[in-house]
Amino acid sequence: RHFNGVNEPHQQYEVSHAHPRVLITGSLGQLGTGLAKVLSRYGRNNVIMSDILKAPRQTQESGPYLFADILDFKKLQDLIVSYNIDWIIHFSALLSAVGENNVPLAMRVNIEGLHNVLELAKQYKLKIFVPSTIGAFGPDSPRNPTPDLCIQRPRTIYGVSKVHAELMGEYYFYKFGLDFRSLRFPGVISADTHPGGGTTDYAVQIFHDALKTGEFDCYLREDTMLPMMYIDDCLRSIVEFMETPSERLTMRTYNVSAMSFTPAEIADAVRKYVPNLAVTYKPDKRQSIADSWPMRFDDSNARRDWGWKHHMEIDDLCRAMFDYLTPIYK
Ligand code: AKB
Repeated sequence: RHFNGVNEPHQQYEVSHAHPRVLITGSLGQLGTGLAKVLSRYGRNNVIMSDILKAPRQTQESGPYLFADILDFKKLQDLIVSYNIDWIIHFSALLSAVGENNVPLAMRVNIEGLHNVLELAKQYKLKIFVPSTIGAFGPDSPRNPTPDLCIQRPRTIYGVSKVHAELMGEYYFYKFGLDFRSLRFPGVISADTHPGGGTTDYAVQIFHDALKTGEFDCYLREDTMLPMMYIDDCLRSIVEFMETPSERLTMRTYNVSAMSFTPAEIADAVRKYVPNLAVTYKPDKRQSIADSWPMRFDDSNARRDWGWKHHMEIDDLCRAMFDYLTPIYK
């Protein structure tokens, strides 16, 4: 029998109305707008996007969009009560490369912000999802493949804050019965939104530069292998995981994986669409981050417990990226 926390959260956190009402923090980042669209099957007005930026018109049209600074506990509390929230999807975070350039801000957003949403989720008995990352592993972790349970000694503030989030969430689960769930994501590749300053961003930029100039300067070495995933798989993993009954989960934080490739391999795949693409390799500070991260991700626990399956391989991803971006750059 799986341990479900002291308060049997799968019973305690049953949502009383037909669909959950979901608050997404940091929703103008790479994943939020797409996730809001997928979750609109719970009803357009049941998905509340929030961030500290002005929303583009398209986002305003897609459902409620509100200002919310995750460092402002009272404001978050007000939103949760006023909108009768059931689930929090906590996307606000500084990613690996930007985090290294502003450690105090990364600590505030990634650590203090997490404390606020965890505490509110506990008080209001919300189900909470916090994404984690391949960056939660470090040079002492096995890199090929990296299992769920192994040494985690990351060397970025982003990684440290994500291990903290995993541990705090699991602590709240065991101690208070909070229905905390987390997935460790690879680099996520998307066409309609931009990643916000990570180490894996090159794998998005290469598509834009291939179409714009036919030239791409890569800040990683050509043989740097990292796990990657197309955004549709990533968003689907969140929804399938959140909808899985608590008793099927043997863990609260799972690796999810799709493919692994190097800059040289993605460049070759892109050349099927832009045959003359010229790539130069000039490794910068991000190289040492990438060198400490998993090369391949072992997600067998997610596949076994809640049926995780990726759909998109490297060629599918290239097709999806070019289908979306080619008309834009014409
Ligand atoms: C980053 O590169 O920081 C992110 C991640 C892998 O978590 N894309």
